Amino acid sequence: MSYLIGKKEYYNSIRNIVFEGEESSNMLAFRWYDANKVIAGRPMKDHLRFACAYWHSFCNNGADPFGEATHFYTWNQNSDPLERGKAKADAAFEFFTKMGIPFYCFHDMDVIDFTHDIRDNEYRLKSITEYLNKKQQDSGVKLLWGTANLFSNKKYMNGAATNPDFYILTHAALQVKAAIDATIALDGQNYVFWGGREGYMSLINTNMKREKEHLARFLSLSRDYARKKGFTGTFFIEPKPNEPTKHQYDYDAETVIGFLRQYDLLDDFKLNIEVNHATLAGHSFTHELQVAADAGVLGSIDANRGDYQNGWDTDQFPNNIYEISEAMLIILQAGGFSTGGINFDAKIRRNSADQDDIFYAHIGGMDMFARGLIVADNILKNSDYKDIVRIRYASFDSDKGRAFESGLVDLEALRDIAVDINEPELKSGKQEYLENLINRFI
Ligand code: XUL
Ligand code: CO
Repeated sequence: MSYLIGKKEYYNSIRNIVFEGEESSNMLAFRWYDANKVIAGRPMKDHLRFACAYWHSFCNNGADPFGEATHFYTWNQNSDPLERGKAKADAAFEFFTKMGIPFYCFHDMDVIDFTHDIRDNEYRLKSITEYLNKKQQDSGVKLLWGTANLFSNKKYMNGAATNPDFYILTHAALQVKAAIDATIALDGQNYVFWGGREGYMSLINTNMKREKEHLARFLSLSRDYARKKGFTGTFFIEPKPNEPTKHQYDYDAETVIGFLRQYDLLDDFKLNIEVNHATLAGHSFTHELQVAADAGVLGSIDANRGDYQNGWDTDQFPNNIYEISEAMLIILQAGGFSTGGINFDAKIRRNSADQDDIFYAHIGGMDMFARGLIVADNILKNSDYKDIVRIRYASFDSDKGRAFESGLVDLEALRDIAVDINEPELKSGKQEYLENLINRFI
């Protein structure tokens, strides 16, 4: 079946997607994403560092708890697992290249099918890694991050690194070691830990303290191994509050930052903030971004959106320009991404069953982030946005306010200042003005 490899065009009805500008009515073109256009001193492609998620775009078959597969991939037809993996890689790299997406991300078992034979899985991953390396060389597409799927296999039903059974933890270690090896071999820029089943279904049978300590030890050992093998990239933790477990230990950004600080992991680990995880935690995406940025650990983002009526992780493609502009304001002010980027952890709907649907999905997402970048840059350069926020805090910039910030006044001194001032003036927060400002620049 080698005729499938490198010769077949999978998305044969689609040409390369190019920038045509705002006036274009071509739905298979970018209206905002102009890869080499310089914004705030950097080409758009370097600001945004877009990545495609292997699992959603080339593995997800559309099946849900109520119904069978609706997406059928011709690259899955080969009976040999390595040939199947190679054909999938051919399709994936054809897609990345046609879209002009510079990075991709994967879980170990996305790139080649796994079995229940763990040594065979190690061998399979190593074999497909060689092929992926060749595809990277040929296309120039790079690996943003790799990870291990520690949640699908039935053995992880009680957790992976937090499993009450030590021997399951060793299986997780085997998988993480192999996924780190693959990430290093592919010159991956980051390695992700999303705590798929690291949490509990019920507290009644759970020793939470021990499980969290095990998780910390597991992360430290993984870090030590990767560093020993020469990995210089960043480790990311991806917070999520629930789903699939009732309570996930990496609940939200504040929780993870506290955990990383407690176990002395802040030098190596940053956060990968996902939109739909933020909203599941009862926060906004911008809240999670700001928390991470303020702690100096904003590493990367998983871009998607939830559904205002549904309370689960729907992983839809992002399309809300207002929310994305607000997010880009935070990302730009935090100095942008270094090793991280924008990974579309998003899937087309089950009933989006045409070959071109995956293209519209990514075009829309890339265009919205490009437009959000332009809007945010404009707001920062051409409006009084920064001044308004700065002036709100101006009373701390001089005199007694500054002395307070520097720790030079005590509580009694504060009391005396209050008596001197007597009734303070009311100062507007200017919320509606600022909300309108964002709309003005959109
Ligand atoms: C699950 C999720 C994962 C991680 C990688 O909600 O976001 O796909 O991004 O394991
Ligand atoms: Co994600």
